[in-house]
Amino acid sequence: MAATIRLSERHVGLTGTNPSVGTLIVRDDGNGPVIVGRGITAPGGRPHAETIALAEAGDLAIGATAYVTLEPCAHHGRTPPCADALVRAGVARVVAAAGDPDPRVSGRGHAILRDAGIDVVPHLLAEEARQPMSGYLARLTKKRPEVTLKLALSRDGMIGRRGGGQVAITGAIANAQTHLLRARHGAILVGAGTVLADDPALTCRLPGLEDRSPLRIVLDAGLRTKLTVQLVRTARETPTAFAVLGQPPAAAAFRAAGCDLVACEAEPGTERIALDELLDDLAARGHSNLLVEGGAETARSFLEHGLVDRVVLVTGDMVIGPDGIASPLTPSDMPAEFRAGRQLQLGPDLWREYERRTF
Ligand code: AOF
Ligand code: ZN
Repeated sequence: MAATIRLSERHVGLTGTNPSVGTLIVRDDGNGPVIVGRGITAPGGRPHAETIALAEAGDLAIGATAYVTLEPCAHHGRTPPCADALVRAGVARVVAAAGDPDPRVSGRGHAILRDAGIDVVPHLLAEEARQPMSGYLARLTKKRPEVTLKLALSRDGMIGRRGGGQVAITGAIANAQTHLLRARHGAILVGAGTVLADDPALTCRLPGLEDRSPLRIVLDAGLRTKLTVQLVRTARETPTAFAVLGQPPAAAAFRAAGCDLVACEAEPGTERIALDELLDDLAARGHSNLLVEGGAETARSFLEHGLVDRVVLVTGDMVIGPDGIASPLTPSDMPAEFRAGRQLQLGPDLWREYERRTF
């Protein structure tokens, strides 16, 4: 199952509203277990993992064990139920990790298998299997994309220098890890202030993963971003959207440059974009996860509204000093609702992950 979960990781961020599920078909004819079929939910979400793995296994699936990271589906969606496909293929045993909260499936996938006489072993490494599908689970249970807030901090807790343009806080290894994080997200968001100060590209630039750049979204109520910034200039290669209020005068020029404009609602009594409504909208457009990369004000708004599920803090080795912009979060003042997870030493930088306790 651990290998099946690792397999499922490969299409995280590519499967739209579907989870990236992994399946391995394994048989043992007396000489030890052999993998005879493997499948990952296809980009776009279909075909499902089981169908792909069963097709590879062919007749070798008869009497074999199927390892699946999610309870096989029981519904007729755009594809027939995977539970039926496993029965038809003659699989003897199904080992499943996470249960599926989708009401069309929940419990029924396992029931179909058991009714057909298949030996079902549920909940093996369920917690581990839920990690790669956390976006799918958030969208289904919270009706919004899973939000990860990522900030790079100097040793003195600053995220940038006032009026100083982009500051290189972290090194090459941590930056590559950030690009991998981007590749696993369908959308990335920053505030207009960050675009003005840093002119970021917000793409995934890892060799071989360049096509995994997420949709770039700028929170820009009044559309004050300049048409000359990278995000606008490259909007035809990597989609860029601006979350705005009303009909800003510059709207037509941004559309002509290939940007998408998302009309948002204001937070009552303010000129600020209502973040919960924006997240609703993104979920409705099929986004399961969102990476928030700053700046301080945007990060603070997401935190104050309780909309952050995961935090990544990367502490670099440099000092910015008193003209720095203080981070809204540091490892020493992490709110109690977040528990510390993985820590990676990446060259000179320390990468720390935190997860909201309630799920
Ligand atoms: C599986 N294997 O690989 C995935 C599953 O719209 P549909 O017809 O593709 O169905 C979407 C639902 O299928 C989704 O909500 C979830 O319950 C399940 N996803 N199931 O057996 C897979 N990706
Ligand atoms: Zn299925």
